[in-house]
Amino acid sequence: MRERVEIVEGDITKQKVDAIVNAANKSLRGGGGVDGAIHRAAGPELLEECRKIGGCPTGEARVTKGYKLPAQWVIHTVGPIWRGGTQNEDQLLANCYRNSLKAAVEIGAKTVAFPSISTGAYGFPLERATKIALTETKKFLEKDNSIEKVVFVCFGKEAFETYKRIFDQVFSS
Ligand code: AR6
Repeated sequence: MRERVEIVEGDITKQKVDAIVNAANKSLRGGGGVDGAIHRAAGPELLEECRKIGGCPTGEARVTKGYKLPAQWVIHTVGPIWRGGTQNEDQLLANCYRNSLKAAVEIGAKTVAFPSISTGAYGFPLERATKIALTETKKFLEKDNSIEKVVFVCFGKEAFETYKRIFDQVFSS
């Protein structure tokens, strides 16, 4: 199981994987953060396709092509906005990881890269979000044999150190 998960520090738009996951918003019309970076790197056709899809509820995922990205696919998921932890945020964030991995299986993606969903503009505490990301991924990989590699792309040293530490906890058993 451990060898199917990789933690790297870097920019998700540069990842040479079959699918990258976007931390989008419900409108799917682009935005700042990782969403902005993905749209800039993919080119305007990505927004065109997103417009046709129309939107995406929190916790769900929608697939588009990757256009100018090295990745063939973009899986857009909408993380919860942190409101103190009483509005089902944990469950909704877990749904993002589960539904994105499910979408990856459906399109036949063998390698998938994730950003740290909801931990930027949406304010989800990093450590808590990391536990959810890694626990949900482990659960999924235990039941799935088609995904070969899940890459967690950390933007900056703090996220990278946090992911590595929590990875050792979650994947020790
Ligand atoms: N590669 C990897 N990770 C990145 C990159 C990148 N190029 N750029 C930023 N991050 P955020 P959210 C990290 O704010 O919290 C958008 O406007 C960043 O350091 O992108 O889910 C959407 O349209 C952070 O750890 O997403 C929504 O409106 C993580 O990506 C809203 O922000 C997520 O930060 C979604 O907020």
